[in-house]
Amino acid sequence: MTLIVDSVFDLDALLSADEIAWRRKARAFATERILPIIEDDFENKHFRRELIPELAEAGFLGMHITGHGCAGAGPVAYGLVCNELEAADSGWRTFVSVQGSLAMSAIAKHGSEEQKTAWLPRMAAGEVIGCFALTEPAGGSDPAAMTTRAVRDGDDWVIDGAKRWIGLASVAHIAIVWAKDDEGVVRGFIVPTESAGFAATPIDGKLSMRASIQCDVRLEGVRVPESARLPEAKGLSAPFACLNEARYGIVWGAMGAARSCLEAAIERSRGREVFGAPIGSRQLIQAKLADMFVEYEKGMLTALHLGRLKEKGSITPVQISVGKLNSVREALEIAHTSRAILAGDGITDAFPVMRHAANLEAVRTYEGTDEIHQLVIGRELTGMGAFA
Ligand code: TGC
Repeated sequence: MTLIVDSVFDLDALLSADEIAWRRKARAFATERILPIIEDDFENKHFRRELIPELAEAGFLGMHITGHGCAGAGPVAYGLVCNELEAADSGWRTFVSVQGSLAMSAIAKHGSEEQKTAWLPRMAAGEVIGCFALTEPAGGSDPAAMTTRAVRDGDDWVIDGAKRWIGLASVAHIAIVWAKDDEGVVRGFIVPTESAGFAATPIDGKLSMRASIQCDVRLEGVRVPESARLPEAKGLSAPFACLNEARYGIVWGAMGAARSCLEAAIERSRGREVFGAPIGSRQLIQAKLADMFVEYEKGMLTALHLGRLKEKGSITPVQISVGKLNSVREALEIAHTSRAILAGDGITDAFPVMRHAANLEAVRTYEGTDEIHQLVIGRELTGMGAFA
């Protein structure tokens, strides 16, 4: 299926056949498996777990990891998959991000060979679901202030603390838990969620990301062996390396949500008549559509540029911050403008726009708020950190 927005700018000219094939597969999945059920699931706060084996079968879980049963696809292919899934709903892109970019990439980047062999193939197959427990109830912006502790006790570690906003935790089999050791060094642990003292409670009352799960997690005397510690993870740069992966996926994903809103606005403007003519024939509407389209294409080109840098291995955190900040901020703006073009009907679930707008509020906050990314960029430009 070729969309209006695809055909005008011909981004495909910059993609390989393999990348286009991944996009086609993800678009088919999103169209056939997510779109028919997503409004109901969003309304009913339902996470449709039975889709996970299908996502695994499609090769989307940990697809950018090489070896250990993962597809080994390139960063642009992964980005395109995120883009298509989020065009359906941010919740499903989030699932793929949490599983692949956070939980699996923590093991792939920082785990031992035994840990990779034990977990990655089963996670790629969707048999084991992972979550990533970094953020704490006091706030997510300053992970350096985490209070969760891991204390060495003989051959074991005993973990105590609390985490919040942890995607999938109540359905996950393992949690990558980040905690400070006796010396205040951040360490990562693979914690089976069935461990005594581990409890995950879904956060209720969300008006965003309703078709996915985010949890409060309590860790009370959770005991894991030394073999559960990620040996290569030492210091905060370890979880941040995983956040880079997830933020990169968001750069592409948010533009998918934007595209869905823009497509709805274009279609509506062609058919809806006001003052005796289709609204799309009016200059005010065309100016809005044009501005949204320009921002969408700029966002896609930025995502693609970052993808090519990632392919070369030269991408930097500040470059990812530019992309995350821009994509989510512009996607929200596009969602709001599209809602205005749809007028009253735009607030109903007959269109995906309010759902995307609500989801994007969460996406704007997690994996670094707008303000955090502005400050990361500001530090790069001035050489002065202004976080405090
Ligand atoms: P600091 O915090 O002290 O940095 C410590 C070390 O980390 C390094 N670092 C990075 N490394 C790789 N990639 C990055 N993006 C990195 N950012 C920082 C840094 O170089 C340092 O390394 P070293 O070796 O010198 O110790 O200080 P900072 O000034 O570098 O960072 C400050 C700040 C504010 C940028 C950082 O704390 C930050 O990014 N905060 C936002 C954190 C965030 O995104 N939180 C939300 C996470 S979302 C979530 O947890 C939910 S998971 C998703 C789900 O479950 O749905």
